[in-house]
Amino acid sequence: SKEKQRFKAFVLGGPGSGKGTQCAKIVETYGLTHLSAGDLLRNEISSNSENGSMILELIKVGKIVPSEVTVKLIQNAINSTNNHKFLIDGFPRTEENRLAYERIIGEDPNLVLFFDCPEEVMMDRILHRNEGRVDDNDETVKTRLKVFKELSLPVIHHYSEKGILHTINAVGTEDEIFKKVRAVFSAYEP
Ligand code: UP5
Ligand code: MG
Repeated sequence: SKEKQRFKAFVLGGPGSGKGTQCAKIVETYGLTHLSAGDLLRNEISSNSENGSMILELIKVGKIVPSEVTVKLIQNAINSTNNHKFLIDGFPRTEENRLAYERIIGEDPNLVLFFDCPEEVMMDRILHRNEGRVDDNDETVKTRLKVFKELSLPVIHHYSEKGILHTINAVGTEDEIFKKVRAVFSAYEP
């Protein structure tokens, strides 16, 4: 219920590091609501919303959508559920994203998960996904990896300095990785 204290976790990691896969498992086990920033943006494209075509052009080339757009979508999604526990997957991806979130929504996350994964592994996973994502091609994946290193790693560093970052080695089977995720979540009892 809304009276309960909010619990929020950010789930970060490069493209193909397994954020979505592990979020699904966290949802099953701990009952959090999964909000994937990428899915929210893709919904805007498929519903032909006002910003849809601009979002599509950016996602196609692996660039970051303006912070205000993404933050508003996250805010609406939070407000449209009764759950007090959330996973925010794939956001914030830039320091500018983070500051916009802090300005518009406020409150820091209780914890941040970082799926640490070598580039070759991420690249291989994405290029074998075959779900028809417009950004799952060789050229865009290269940009996504570059954007991750240049713009997202500083965000991860920020949460590390705040002492709320949990880095998880994202190489291994889904279950092996989830075991490590569970160890983090169980300590918080969300
Ligand atoms: N897989 C997963 N785990 C595995 C394992 N342990 N072993 C073997 N295979 C594994 O996994 C990727 C693939 O690997 C899947 O086929 C899976 O079965 C397999 P997934 O769980 O989907 O990884 P994930 O990290 O979620 O990868 P995703 O491609 O979704 O990451 P991105 O961060 O690139 O995508 P996102 O949807 O978050 O963003 C897409 C774009 O939206 C961005 O590039 C950007 O243009 C835009 N965006 C913004 O502008 N702002 C935002 O705030 C968010 C997104
Ligand atoms: Mg994903």
